[in-house]
Amino acid sequence: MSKVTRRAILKASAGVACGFGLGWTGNSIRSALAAPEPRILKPRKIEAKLTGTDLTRDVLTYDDAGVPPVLRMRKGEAFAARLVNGIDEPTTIHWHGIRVPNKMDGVPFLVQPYVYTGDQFDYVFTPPDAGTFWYHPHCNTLIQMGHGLTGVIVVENPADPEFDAEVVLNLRDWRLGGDGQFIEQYRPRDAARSGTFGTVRTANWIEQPQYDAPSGGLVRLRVAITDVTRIYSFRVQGSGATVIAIDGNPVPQAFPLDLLQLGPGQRLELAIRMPDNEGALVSLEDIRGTKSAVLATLRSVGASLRRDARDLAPLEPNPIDQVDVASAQHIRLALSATAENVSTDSICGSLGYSFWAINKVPWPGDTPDPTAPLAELKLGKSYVIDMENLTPQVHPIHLHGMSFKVLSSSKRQIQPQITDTYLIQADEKVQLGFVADNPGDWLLHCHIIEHQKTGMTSYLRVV
Ligand SMILES: [Cu+2]
Repeated sequence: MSKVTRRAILKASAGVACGFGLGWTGNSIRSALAAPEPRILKPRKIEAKLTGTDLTRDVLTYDDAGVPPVLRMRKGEAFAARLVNGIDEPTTIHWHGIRVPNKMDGVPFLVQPYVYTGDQFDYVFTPPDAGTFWYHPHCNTLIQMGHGLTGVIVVENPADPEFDAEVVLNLRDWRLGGDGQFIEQYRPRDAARSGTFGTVRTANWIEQPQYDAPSGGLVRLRVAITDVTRIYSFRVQGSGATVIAIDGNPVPQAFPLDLLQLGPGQRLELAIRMPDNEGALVSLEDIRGTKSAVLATLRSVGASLRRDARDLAPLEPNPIDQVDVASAQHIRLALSATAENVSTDSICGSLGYSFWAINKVPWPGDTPDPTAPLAELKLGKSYVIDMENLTPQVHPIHLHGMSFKVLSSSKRQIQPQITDTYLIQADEKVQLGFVADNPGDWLLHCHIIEHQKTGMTSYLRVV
């Protein structure tokens, strides 16, 4: 058993009360001194039931069997995990969306060495923000994530409003043939367009799972898109659903879900009021593409709790520094296609093509000699990224280590949402503001993994 007990966390956190939040310098040292018992995460190969046909071989997971565990952390309390590499290639873990110290960020070469087969690496950090996050390798990601290594993280906040039930959905596809076995993970011609889609769609590794929820109760639905390619357009049928958080941060104002588009790496939290009548179904659907797909269903059970969604208190905002737009320096960032330079060979996987670039430079892959950073930022200063998408594709652009605020868009009405991933549309120009409050080298990349691995990656340096 590798579960971190509640008592162990409390004991550990008592010693690091001053190490929480945004006093980043030395944070990892203080956290390490008081680290709780580490949660063992051991990537391993298993056979899993993913389709109605045969068991799928060569599935990767982090736990005994089946879907990687939902990791539960608490805002402001130390968390520790020990990665024990049980697969026959190097790996790492990245804590997507969590503002961790740079050395804990899991990017090979940029911040940490590869973790080779049989080796281990201890991650220790204190999540400063509450919300829905996820974890995955940052090595040979198209294969390692494509074969299963994507798990959800819930960071709880004792001040959260009270729901009657919580359902966590890990949404992802699998590229399987008719016999239920993996087929080639990508096709170069698709990598140069919108990416190669999976053939089997799952939530928590199940096709269209159904979960019980109390009739008339309020459900907190936490959704993480951990797929390597697919962009979703969400709707809920059978009940009203209110968007309360996106990408680990409360939305400035809760709003009814109406075809919200989110891409790989992004998260959505919904408040759903279950119907009063027992047996009634509420379904989460994706309507992007040619036909709608039911992703998962909730079923009302028991006598109605007769809850009122208006009783829910809003979520507490996370402690993100406010960008000072007036004094901010601007960083120009252009996303484009490229045919120059083939990526270098890398232990962490190279697709051998360069289709994409940031500021005309395609990322060479994981190498001890990466390109220069996009910009060198001063610790504590405000910045605005002026990002422009010169391609005909949509890109979920993800920044490690810091959260940013969406300030303006040339294409749509935006809410001033705090996030770590922005889904930029074709020909869109967007302004993203943030305070450079976390020192280190922070990757910035498209989370369509084929785009990431064929050039659309770079990094910001904060000193
Ligand atoms: Cu992309």
